[in-house]
Amino acid sequence: MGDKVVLTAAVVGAEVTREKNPAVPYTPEEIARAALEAWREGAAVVHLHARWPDGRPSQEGTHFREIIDRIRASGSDLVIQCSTGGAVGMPVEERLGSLVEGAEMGTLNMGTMNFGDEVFVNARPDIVRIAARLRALRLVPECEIYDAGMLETLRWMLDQGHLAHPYHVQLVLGVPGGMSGTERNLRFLVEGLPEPTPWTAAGIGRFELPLAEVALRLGGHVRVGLEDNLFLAKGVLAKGTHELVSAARALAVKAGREPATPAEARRILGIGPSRGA
Ligand code: KMH
Ligand code: ZN
Repeated sequence: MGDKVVLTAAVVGAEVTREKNPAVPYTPEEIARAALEAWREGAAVVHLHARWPDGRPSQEGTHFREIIDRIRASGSDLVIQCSTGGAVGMPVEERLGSLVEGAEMGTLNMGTMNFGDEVFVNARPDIVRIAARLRALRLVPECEIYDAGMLETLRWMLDQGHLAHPYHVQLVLGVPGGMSGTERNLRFLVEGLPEPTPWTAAGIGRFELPLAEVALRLGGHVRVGLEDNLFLAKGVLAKGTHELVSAARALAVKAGREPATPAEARRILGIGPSRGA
């Protein structure tokens, strides 16, 4: 399993809009379709957000439930990861609305930061509270790290017993306000992880595919998708997340890494057989 790479598809997020790329999905049907297209290109995990039909971000359980039902009804065994980050400005209880039946993982954002011109608030007591909810629901946390200080919070969470294996680390580089998506920054964060654990890199914007190439070389896993980046190449809009997954898969093959199936991803990520598909 050592050379397998888990490809995660981040198909919509909370920030990107159809005005910027008409392929951004909004309805549960569109989001599920985007997830399935990404799965067919080799994605093993889908990182889910939801939207209202007009494109506003939604953490409504009914929206997440419909997306998951549609994915499963199509026979896909994709690993389902629900965002608890939601959108900037949402209260924590609203953010937790995504953790519906059928979710297998939930994100755990590891600190407060500037997020473009806004502030993404994740006070330490809220991180502890979200971690407790994930534990109660027996979901595997994915710790989202955007900046070096968040590694210290990860270490603190482990030391205090708020977090324990299995958990996954997502190194999100390139958000304006966090660390940029350079090889130097990725190496620094990976070397600073408190203990050996699987990790993924997500490069934002122009960093997406170059950072994927570095992550593949360093033994990490890769996240791509319209949530993070709207372009396949400079000036060329991606027709959907599936095109970005396909590009990431090609990089993986070139690096001698084979994409993991969802079943293999569950083993790598420590997701128990009782959950999910
Ligand atoms: N939309 C960002 C403010 C997550 O999914 O947990 C937070 C986010 C992280 O996307
Ligand atoms: Zn997200």
